[in-house]
Amino acid sequence: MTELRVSVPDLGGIDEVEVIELCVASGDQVETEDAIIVLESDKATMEVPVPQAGVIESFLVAVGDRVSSGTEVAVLRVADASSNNGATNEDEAPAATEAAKVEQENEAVSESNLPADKTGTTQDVVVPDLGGIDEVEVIELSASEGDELEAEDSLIVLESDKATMEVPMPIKGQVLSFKVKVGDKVKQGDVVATVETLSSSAQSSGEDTATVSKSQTAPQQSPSASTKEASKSAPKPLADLQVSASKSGQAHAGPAVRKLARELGVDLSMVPGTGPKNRILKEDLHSFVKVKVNQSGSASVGVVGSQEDFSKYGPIQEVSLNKIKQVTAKNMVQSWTTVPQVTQFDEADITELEHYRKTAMVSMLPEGVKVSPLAFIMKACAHALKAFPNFNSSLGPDGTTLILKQFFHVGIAVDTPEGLLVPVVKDVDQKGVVNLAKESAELAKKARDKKLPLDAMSGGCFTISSLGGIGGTAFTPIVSAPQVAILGVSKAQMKPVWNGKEFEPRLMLPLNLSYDHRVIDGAEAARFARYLCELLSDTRHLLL
Ligand code: CAO
Repeated sequence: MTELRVSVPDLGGIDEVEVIELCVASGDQVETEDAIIVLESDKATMEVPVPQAGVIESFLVAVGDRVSSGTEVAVLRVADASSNNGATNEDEAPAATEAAKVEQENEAVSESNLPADKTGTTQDVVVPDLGGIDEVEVIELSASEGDELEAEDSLIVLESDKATMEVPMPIKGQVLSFKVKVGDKVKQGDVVATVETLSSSAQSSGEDTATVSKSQTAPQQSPSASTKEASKSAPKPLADLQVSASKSGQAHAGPAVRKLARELGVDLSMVPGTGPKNRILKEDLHSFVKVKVNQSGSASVGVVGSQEDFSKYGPIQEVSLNKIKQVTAKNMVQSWTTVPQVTQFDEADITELEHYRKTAMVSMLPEGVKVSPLAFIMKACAHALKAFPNFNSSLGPDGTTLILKQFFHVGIAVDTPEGLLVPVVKDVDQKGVVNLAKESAELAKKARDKKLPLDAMSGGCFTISSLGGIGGTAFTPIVSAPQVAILGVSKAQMKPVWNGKEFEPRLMLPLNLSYDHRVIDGAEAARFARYLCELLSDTRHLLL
């Protein structure tokens, strides 16, 4: 093992820069060219890479320290003693040097090289001197065609492996057209946009006004001619983005963070930076993504409505949604977006059940008690939930366990004038159909009278949504997470059913079983639905 000292590369004339980030920790394994610290001047942000793979023994600087060219910043342990002395020389650490070179060249260009700036003048904006980098990628168009920008506003952002730089608007003017798009590779001197001067005040805005070759009103400059001006125009290294952030919506972040953001599909302008000068750090990006992921799986899911102004098509009336509807909307979005759900359809032959319910049963019922098919369906569900425990479960918090419930509480969707409420009938397995009918009728009445206590709506293991009293042939109810299944019941109808010899008129009850496919397989759902149908086809089964 050889010890190797990593130093700040040539800063090309910049005296001192600040260490704003340590990208790795002592003891970390790093690969050749991995950035280990980030430096920032008031003009540039630059990463210091390691010249070869190894393990970071220790850092010799801390965040906030000011360093110059040659300052040793870290000790690297490398396997191969024959490696160079570790100084990130100009060839190996182009980022800082390139940025610095650009700075130097900027200083060298005199105002007299700048093109005349007259209103209406059309100019091509070209890629400035890239300080020795061959090709860079266009990673952002910071404005749109037709935009009117101030001098110095960002036009496009370029990125090499090691540095991100802005090409600024050379003058106050309008962007006529972009000649490149995101993803294009460009070289020094390539035309990236055509702009038109709006006023002659632009040059007073700063000494960096350039990066132009004229067209139409002036002969097109050769790339070599424009190079000098280009270097004067200062590809604005990343640090400057903070200044332009309010104008262009640009984010203040280093190349590595930008790369990561692109990989994750994150718009950096949405990410709050906690680094020096609000710079976005990798941790900020990670926290942002974590929050977004959690949000999509939590109750804080937002309900987004239409932004369209419908009044332009005709008269409209806007009414407030009551609390019940707002909560329902939120819960539906939550379930719909987080639960991969499938609906299994089946039909139960309830001819015998209905015959019994409407004849023999009626004479046995106490005065005023009514038992609808729903009570039998509840009882059948309790049986089925016992026979298929996965349906009486919830996924554990991290999705790696299943919580099987040993109680059988069933929620009943009740349609009220205020909206949908779901009171829960407890211990359905321990109650007879008459009691279930009484209790569900009482709960439905309380719900409609707005007298339902909150705890009457909690603890459900499974839900029944019956639209049988209204009509319809089928529907797809939404699973009420964290429950894993819901039974939709549609209106029973007489149908011709083939009994092997002939068609027989039978009363068929459509069942619509939606289930969480993370927990329940299709075959299991089909069996559950079949089981329910069997139970309902003969009331004697419900005594089992
Ligand atoms: N097929 C045929 N007829 C049915 C039936 C079915 N599946 N279910 C009920 N009926 C009949 C009943 O027998 C009753 O007829 P009679 O008056 O002749 O006895 C009539 O339809 C009305 O029943 P009901 O709706 O009053 O009673 P219920 O026990 O079936 O339902 C309740 C109670 C609270 C579930 C119901 O009133 C309700 O609110 N349903 C709407 C639920 C809802 O909105 N679901 C959608 C939620 S979003 O997924």
